[in-house]
This record gives sequence, C-alpha cells and structure tokens, in this order.
Amino acid sequence: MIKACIFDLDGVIVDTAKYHYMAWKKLADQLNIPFNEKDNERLKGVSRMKSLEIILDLGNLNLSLEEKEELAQKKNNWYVEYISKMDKSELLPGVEKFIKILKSKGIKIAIASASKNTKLILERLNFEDVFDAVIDGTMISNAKPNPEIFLTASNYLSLKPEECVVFEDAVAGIQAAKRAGMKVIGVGEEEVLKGADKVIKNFENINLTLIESI
Ligand code: B16
Ligand code: MG
Repeated sequence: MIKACIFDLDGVIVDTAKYHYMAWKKLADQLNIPFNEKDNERLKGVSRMKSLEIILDLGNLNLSLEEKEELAQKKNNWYVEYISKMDKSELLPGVEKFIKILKSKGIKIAIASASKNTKLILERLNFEDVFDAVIDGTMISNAKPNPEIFLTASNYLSLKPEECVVFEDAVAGIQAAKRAGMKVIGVGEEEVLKGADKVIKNFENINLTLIESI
C-alpha cells in the first residue's frame, strides 16, 4: 500500500528547468560552447557541478576546480535572479489540487530535490509548510542516480521504500528511485523517461487509483 508520494522539485512541481537552461545557456554562450535544449536534457536531475562538467565537455574545455567553482557560482547567481521573481502561478498544472487530495487521504508528501535552491523555490511558491519532509542537495553526499536522496526521504517519514511512489522528470532521478526500491512515475515524455513504471504528462488527470495500480 502506498503511504507517501515523494516529489522531485525542478520539472515536477514547478518548471524551473527553463530557468536552469537560460542560466546555463548564458554561461555556455560566454564560453563559446554550443549548447541547446537537447543537450540540456542531460543536465536534468544532476548536480550543479556535474551539469557544468557536461557543458565543459561539450566544448572540450579542461578547467581547474577553482575555475569551475567560479563558473558554477556565476550560473547560480543568474539562476537565483530568475527564480526570485517566480510565484505560485508557475506551479505545474494540477500539482496543487493533487497535493490537496493526497493530504485529505492521509498520504504523506515529501520533496527530494538535488537543488541547493530548494528552500528559496518553496518560499516563492508559498509552500514552506506543505511537505512532511524536504530533502535537498544540501543534505546529501551522493547525487542522483544514487538512491541516497530518496532513501533519506523514506527514512525521515519512517516508511519502507516500497511504501513510497516517486514523481520524477529526469532519467537520473528515475534510476535513483528504482535503485531505492520505490515505484516511480515519470512526469514528461514517455520516449525520454525510460524505466519509469508509468509516465504522465502532468498532474491534471492523475488520481489515486492510478497510483495504486502501478
Ligand atoms: P541547483 P531536481 C535538480 O533539481 C535539477 O533538475 C538540475 O538541473 C540541477 O542541476 C540540480 O537540481 C541542482 O540545482 O543548482 O539549484 O543546486 O530536479 O532534483 O529537483
Ligand atoms: Mg527534476
């Protein structure tokens, strides 16, 4: 029986993926590295530093750790500038209603996001006190596809992995959830989100029967 739904944040609750892309694109342009939306798909769900390394690889650029940290900081400053203007209107379709349904049924809800900006995003959405657990990139040592973030969430909720369903928009996140021994529903395109138990476009037509059936 499903006792908790664990949500990824970027690309599942809110479309911050477009702001990550805008900030990375700005950096790639400055470095003269060709970078497009298809390349950006590989950055979803992975850590900030790993994302930068993927971009530097595209440009065959080898930099020192110090230089990389400087660039990652530069990207994050732009990203924070974008998300600071965000509000509730940017929640993805059906999210708020679905959360209400889960709460009314006594199903626990958690966030498991690689983002170190999770707190700021939840504040912008007025979602600070909505979740039973919020596990973010500042609290874990191993990034997705490592299962640590999801296992930390189920531990925090005192639940077994098989009692949790994960909602993810990234391949790395789907792999992490599977490795944690959880069911996973992909949010996005079926062709991209291979390995998920089910894929939905968004939360508009989701119901509890669908979750129990996977
Ligand atoms: P930050 P999620 C992930 O969040 C994003 O998908 C990924 O693109 C980003 O690089 C990562 O967070 C780190 O984010 O730079 O804000 O710490 O999808 O796990 O909610
Ligand atoms: Mg995501």
